[in-house]
Parts: sequence; C-alpha cells; structure tokens
Amino acid sequence: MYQSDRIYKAKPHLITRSLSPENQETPIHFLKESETPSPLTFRRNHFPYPAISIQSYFITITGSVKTPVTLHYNQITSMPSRTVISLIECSGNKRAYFEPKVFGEQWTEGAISQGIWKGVPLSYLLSFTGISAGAREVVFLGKDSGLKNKEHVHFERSLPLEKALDSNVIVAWEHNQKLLRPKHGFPFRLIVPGWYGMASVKWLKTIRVINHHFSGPFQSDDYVYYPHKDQDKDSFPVTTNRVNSIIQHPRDRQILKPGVHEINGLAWTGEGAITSVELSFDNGETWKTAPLHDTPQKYQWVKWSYSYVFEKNHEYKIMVRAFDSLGQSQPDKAFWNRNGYGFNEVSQVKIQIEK
Ligand SMILES: Nc1nc2c(c(=O)[nH]1)N[C@H]1C(S)=C(S)[C@@H](COP(=O)(O)O)O[C@H]1N2
Ligand SMILES: [Mo]
Repeated sequence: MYQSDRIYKAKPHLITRSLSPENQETPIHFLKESETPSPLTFRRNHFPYPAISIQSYFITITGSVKTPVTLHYNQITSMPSRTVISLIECSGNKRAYFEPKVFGEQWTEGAISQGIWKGVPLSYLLSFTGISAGAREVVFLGKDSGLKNKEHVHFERSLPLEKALDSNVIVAWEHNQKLLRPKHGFPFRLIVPGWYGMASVKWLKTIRVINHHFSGPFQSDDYVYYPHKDQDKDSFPVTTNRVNSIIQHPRDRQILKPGVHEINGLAWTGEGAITSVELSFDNGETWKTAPLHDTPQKYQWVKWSYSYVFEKNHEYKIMVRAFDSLGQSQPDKAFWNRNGYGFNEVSQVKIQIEK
C-alpha cells in the first residue's frame, strides 16, 4: 500500500442503475459486516419518493376487522417492539445473468442487503382490531404512487393471513439501531423475512384485511413467474427467496498471483436455513464442502470461505452452490421466466493466475 492510500482512503459506493426512481445496488463484494450500513443498503423504488409529514402520519387498519383503528406515529412507536435481523433481496437480483436476457432493471448481484429491523409485530397491531371470520389476506398500501399501465396507482401488495400473523413480520421504524431513513420507508415499513423484497412495503399507510384474493398491478402483473415467453400459462406468484449464494472474493475475471487464496462469500435462503455450501474447481464433477463461519440463522446470510492452492499460468472456474434445510439447492441452470425473477443458478467466477 502507498502511504497516500491511507490519507485518500477509498470507500465502496452504491452501483447506480437509475436515479428517478432511485434504483441502486449494494457493492456487496466489498462488504464484510453482517449488517449492511444504511448508506450502502440497496435501493429499489417504483415511484419517486413520497412527501411525508410526521405530524399528520397515521396508519389506518381497516377492512374485514371487528374494530377499524387509526394509529398515530407516537402510538405505534410506543408499542412493544421486537428486533429482527433479516436480509432483504429484490426478486430481480441477478436478473442481468438470465439467458436469454429479459427486460427490467439489470441488477447484478447487489440487490440484497441485511439489516437489524425494530418494530411492532403486525399480529400485535391486528390484535387491536380483531379479524373478521372469512378474512384471507392483508393488503399493505405505500404512500408512494405514480402511473403504471396508464393508471395512477400506489405501491400495494398483499400477504396471505397466515404469513401476515407470523411473529417475525413487523412494522418497523428502526434500521440498524437508528430511525428508519426516508429512502427505506420512514416512518414505517413492513418487514417480511423470508420473502423477496417486494413484500416489505415502505411508507406504509393503510393495512386492509380482505376476504378475497388481492390483485393489484404489483401483485398480479409484476412479481409473477411467467415461465413462457409468449403466453401466461403456468404462472405463479413470487414469494419466498430461493436458495442462493455469492462469491465475494475473488471477483469474476480477477488476475491473482500463484499460491494459496481464500475464496469467500455469502449464502442465504428464504424459509429454512442454509445447511451447506459446496465448491467445485472441475466444472462440477467433484464438490468440496466450504466451512461456514457461523451457525446459519433463519432469514440471515451466512459467510463461508475455502482456501485453495492455485497454480501459476492457469485459468480457473470456481463454482459455488448452497443447500438449505428444505432440501433445495442452486440449480445448474436458472429457471428462466419472462420478467426475470429469482435467478439462483450455481454461482461462478473465472480467474486467471499469473505466470
Ligand atoms: N412503497 C414501496 N415499497 C416498496 C417498494 C416500492 O417501490 N414502494 N419496492 C419494493 C421492492 S421491489 C424492494 S426489493 C424493496 C427494496 O427496499 P429498499 O429500497 O429499502 O432496499 O422495497 C419494496 N417495498
Ligand atoms: Mo424488488
């Protein structure tokens, strides 16, 4: 290291995909912390940021409930809280790697971050209103809105009642022990551990219990797996995160010196927990188990690493696949779908070793 590197210290920045609405990736290869700092947490928005006034901020709980309620900011933040450490991954993460290519934000590997979220369990909020017989889903409306298919709509999504009542689903107002930042949903956002990011509705305004199936544009057009290019048959909704991994070091196409190098990265899944991570140096013929750094926790990524001796004047392909407790693993070939969700093909980097 040159002396001046210490003075002009380089820091990671977000990787920009678009500015309005703001869509930026986390520089995930350069992060060592298990909680992504707020400024480096990825940002995924469908509309411009909404204007928020805290004095007049209420959340309304309505629909198929016994007693509808309107709760002020201060009422909610003084409720019994719970802290959940959870990653959030956009279902479009790694979309850029689909073949054939698909339309949409061309995320590489950084539409994922992990944080400490504090808030009140949604089930506690719903205990105030009670739930009417026949209730099926809970709909969450965000304050942000704009034009979609020529109609003015809010970002709005539903959860099946059973998932909504899971004690890990919270209405959060803190991220990494600080007040939630405006870009991540201040004053309140839903956190739905185990589901792809679209479920974690930001700038939460209205909670509506319904006795039928919700079908808004962000529920029934977007965030649906369409396996065929030209027809909608066999479609099904995007819900839980697929088992997945990333190689943080070495980076793809990096040139390294001969000798021992540590290969490291992250592995995660939706429901269930990571059970093992395997690496292959021979195009998938044989696999070696990589030690995990911690006992895998539900809803959190786990770090893994593996040391290997690399010979001079050689090219290597390093492949990585994770397994989870539900018996799922990363496939050799991604499940192609028209809108490009849930890419979790076996991870790989190619590296070159100097002469
Ligand atoms: N109100 C609202 N909530 C939203 C979105 C949005 O555009 N509006 N985007 C969703 C999607 S697709 C993702 S991946 C996550 C991203 O959360 P972040 O920007 O805090 O990282 O928020 C979700 N919640
Ligand atoms: Mo997303």
